[in-house]
Amino acid sequence: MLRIAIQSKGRLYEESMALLEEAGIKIPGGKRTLLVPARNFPVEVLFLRDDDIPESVASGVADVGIVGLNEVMEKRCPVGILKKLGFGKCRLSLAIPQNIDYQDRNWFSGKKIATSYPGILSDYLHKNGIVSDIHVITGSVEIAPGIRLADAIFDIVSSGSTLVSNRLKEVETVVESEAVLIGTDSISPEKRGILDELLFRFDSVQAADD
Ligand code: PRT
Ligand code: ZN
Repeated sequence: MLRIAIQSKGRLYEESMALLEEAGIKIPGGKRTLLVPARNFPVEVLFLRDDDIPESVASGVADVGIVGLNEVMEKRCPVGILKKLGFGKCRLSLAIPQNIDYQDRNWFSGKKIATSYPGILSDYLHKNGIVSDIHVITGSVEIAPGIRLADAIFDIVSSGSTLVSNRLKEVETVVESEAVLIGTDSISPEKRGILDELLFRFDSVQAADD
């Protein structure tokens, strides 16, 4: 049985379930438990918070997982990207108050940046030789500049409307993200066979959607 970790609720839940269903894998509804075996395929689904998915795959608690690339990069877990899944698209960007006259990213030197993604942000700043003060907050990062908790933010952007309603503007896009299937090399030959069939079915679903 191949164990696949997906988000238990949230932005990736619906489309992760839809992908499995379109691949012909029937997950019984009704009473939702943490671990649910499929009815017609040797797969069981482990429902987790997205933050826990990279680690669950790296440690072997799950064999594969569906999670945002942003989470995989932030957690720095030793997992591989097996497939890009084409949903949950967003970007991780730096944003600053709209009224600021912005020239280039050196503006961020010496500034305080609020984020829930300190790992990705510090890599980016380091690579560009910029030293800033990273302030980690979880949730409602976009209000930080308005309450003078930070000069700027580094956060997920999709439509951009959250930035606009907080009078912020996106000035640097750092990472383009989408949902990905992750896994490791340490998988048994039996599970490898199931995974190959699963990947084949995901390919067919994507080809049909194109
Ligand atoms: O409970 P759990 O920990 O599992 O979930 P979570 O609350 O941490 O994550 P969740 O469900 O919000 O997001 C899961 C994943 O969806 C993220 O890790 C991204 O890979 C992806 N994703 C895609 C997004 C968005 N789009 C998105 N727009 N995640 C968050 N947002 C936020 C964004 O930060 C902004 O505040 O949605 C808000 C609206 O965005 P705009 O730009 O459309 O206004
Ligand atoms: Zn989360």
